[in-house]
Amino acid sequence: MALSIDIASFTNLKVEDHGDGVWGVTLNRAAKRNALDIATIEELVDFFSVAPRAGVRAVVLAGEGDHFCAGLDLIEHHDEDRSPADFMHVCLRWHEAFNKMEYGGVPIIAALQGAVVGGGLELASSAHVRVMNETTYFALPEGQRGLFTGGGATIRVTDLVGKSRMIDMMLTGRVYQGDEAMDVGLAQYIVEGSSYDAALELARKAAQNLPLSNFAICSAVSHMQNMSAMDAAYAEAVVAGVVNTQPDARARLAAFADKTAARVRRND
Ligand code: 1HE
Repeated sequence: MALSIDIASFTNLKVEDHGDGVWGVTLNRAAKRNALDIATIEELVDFFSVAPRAGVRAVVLAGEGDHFCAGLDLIEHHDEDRSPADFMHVCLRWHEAFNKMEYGGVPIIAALQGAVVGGGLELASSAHVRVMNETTYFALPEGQRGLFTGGGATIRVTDLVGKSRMIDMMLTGRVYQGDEAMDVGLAQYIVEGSSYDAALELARKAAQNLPLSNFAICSAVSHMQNMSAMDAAYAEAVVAGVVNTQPDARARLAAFADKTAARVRRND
């Protein structure tokens, strides 16, 4: 069942069709440094619920203005004076959005600039590829604010940087930037200038893969991380059984056989 994306239904997100199945999803509250209020989270749930069935082949995830995202909307959180149960439900909506991103099967390339902090880092770590530039910096200021991560950092940021660095970031407010951020695994690419342009180029490249291959890459790998090695190997075989026999792959295999397909070469 093909769904369609109603661009006009989004206000906290700027949703753009870049053509060829590549879409842009940009946090659109620059005046608030793209802090994540509940309305923004609901729009992320909406977009990423529909995207896999609406022909979206890749997404560039970005933030408007000088900063990618300042994390949880602290003003809303303060004003709402939430109960423990209220905030648990807020966190569950964050998980709904971020799980749809990580497990949805649509490649998401995050274009990062300025602050990628707290919940902003939780959002970025739900993307499949992260592109930073010279302005980008990462931190988890929860400890200093009297808070704890609630949007999956204990899982996803720990996956990226390891347990010790994650705990250090939370305890001391340590900021990572530049090559050091790359070295610890917070981003896969560092560019000079526009991280958006670089992310868009990567998204266009990924969108040329067959959708079923991308679906497997951007859902099966994450699911398999949650399984025992035995179960993951079994699941991998089943997924490969489906993906590697897809009819759309035959033309690509034929092109390799008749030597018209590009070969894999080292970078010059
Ligand atoms: C905000 C937020 C926010 C800015 N919630 N309104 N996150 C943090 O602890 C990071 C908090 N923010 C900052 O440290 C800084 O704002 C920035 C480094 C991101 C940007 O600094 P700057 O100098 O460009 O902006 P600013 O003057 O601090 O803020 C501009 C406006 O954005 C201002 O609003 P205004 O109406 O007074 O103009 C700020 O109030 C607003 N703003 N950040 C609400 N976060 C599921 S649990 C997750 C837990 C967490 O994410 S904790 C980490 C929270």
